[in-house]
Amino acid sequence: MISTLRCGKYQLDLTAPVVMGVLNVTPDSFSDGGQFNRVDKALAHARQMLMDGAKIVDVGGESTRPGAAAVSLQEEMDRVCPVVEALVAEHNALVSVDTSSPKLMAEAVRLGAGIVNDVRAFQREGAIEAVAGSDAALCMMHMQGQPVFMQQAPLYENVIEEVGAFFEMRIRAMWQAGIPSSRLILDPGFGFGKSLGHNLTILRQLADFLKFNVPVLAGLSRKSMLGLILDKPVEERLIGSVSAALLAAQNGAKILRVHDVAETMDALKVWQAVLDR
Ligand code: 8Y7
Repeated sequence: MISTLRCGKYQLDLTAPVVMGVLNVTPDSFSDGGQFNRVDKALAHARQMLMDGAKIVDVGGESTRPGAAAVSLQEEMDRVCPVVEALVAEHNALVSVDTSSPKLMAEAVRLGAGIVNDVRAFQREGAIEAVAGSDAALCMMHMQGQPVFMQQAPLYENVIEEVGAFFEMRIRAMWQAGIPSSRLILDPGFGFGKSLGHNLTILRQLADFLKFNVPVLAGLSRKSMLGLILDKPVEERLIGSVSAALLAAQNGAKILRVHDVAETMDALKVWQAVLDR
């Protein structure tokens, strides 16, 4: 079993599951007035998540929610880079950058980001080349279709087999570029071209993906699958989100991508205490 993951200049201990805190720097999240204000607010939020126990801060400047509008590369870079730079410089934080843009990947790694989190699994032209020469860890997420239409009619014959086959294909593509499994993270991509049934099957059988000997990341926080189960809007999905994160941990996920860091940490500590007994 993998116990530590090299993430650029950082070593991430994965003997127990860790929390990755979500830091959105999209205009819908920090819209009010000006670049400085936006960076400042993002940093304050990141600081809080780190104090609450997040081991990773995942910085994203392009909304990948279903139906979200595309953002220009320049705009994405302008939003993300100052935040990455400040988090590394001021907090020596392990920063993950959520992007599919090769140019931003290369720049983020140069600025000290330790993880590149790509919901398109480095399939864009130039993406693998952008990260191959670094020692950043690389999160490869499965998505069926593209964000705008992916939730319209997700279809699988066997979702576990198909996501697994995708992982195998992407791992091989990385190997061909000289990137070993020891730099990789796999993520089934909850909600990315998946029905509620598909998402539940994946959560139940998450341990199937451990056969690749690569840490598994799960992002369930506040997602619409929880909205469907609970019949609740996004602001009322905290307990559902924490419950889902705990189930993912129980089923082998080593990195939990969440908005509510403190609450998720409490749940993980209870689980860990029972395990350690
Ligand atoms: C995920 C993600 C989002 C996820 C990984 C949201 C950027 C949608 N979800 N990255 N990003 N896994 N690796 O609801 O599940 O947070 S955005």
